[in-house]
Amino acid sequence: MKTGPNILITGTPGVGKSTLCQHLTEHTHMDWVCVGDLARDNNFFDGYDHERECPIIDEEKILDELEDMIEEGNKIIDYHGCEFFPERFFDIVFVLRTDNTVLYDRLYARGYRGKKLEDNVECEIMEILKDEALNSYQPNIIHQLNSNTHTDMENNAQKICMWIQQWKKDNNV
Ligand code: DAT
Repeated sequence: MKTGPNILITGTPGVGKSTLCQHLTEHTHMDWVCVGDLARDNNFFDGYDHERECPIIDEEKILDELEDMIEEGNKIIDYHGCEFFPERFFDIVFVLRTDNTVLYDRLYARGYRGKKLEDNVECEIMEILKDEALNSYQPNIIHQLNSNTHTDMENNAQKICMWIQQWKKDNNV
């Protein structure tokens, strides 16, 4: 019996996943699992992608690690990808979306330059993460959320908190 729902927060790097998750952990009893940190802390890597300038995560090891957590429930999983997670993992999926110019400035401030910066902004323009979610989960559990301003972030957090409360009522937990 899960103690709460399992939620996926996904989207292009820089759209505000960590910021939203941090806020949610302060306002709910959900556990935040940042898949990037999980990989880094446990060295779950399988080489380096020179074209994208980032390490390649070992998906099998990540899934093994997540399995028990998901069974327990009450988890917010944060990752800029979603196709390798089994469909059964999540009760709801939120895809954060940010306008190109806003995203460009955020990634620039993060130190991204050149191809890495262009590729990530293009990923958002091409709606890669939205399509990945649509190809991986039932459309009725996928919700896109604007993440351009601090007010957007607060509104999104409020919506998610209300959804969690309703889930708990519906599931008697
Ligand atoms: P991600 O975890 O998706 O890579 P992040 O949470 O680290 O993104 O946010 C990237 C930067 O943008 C960071 O400096 C905080 C800022 N930010 C995030 N969400 C925002 C929002 N809704 N409005 C304004 N700034 C935001």
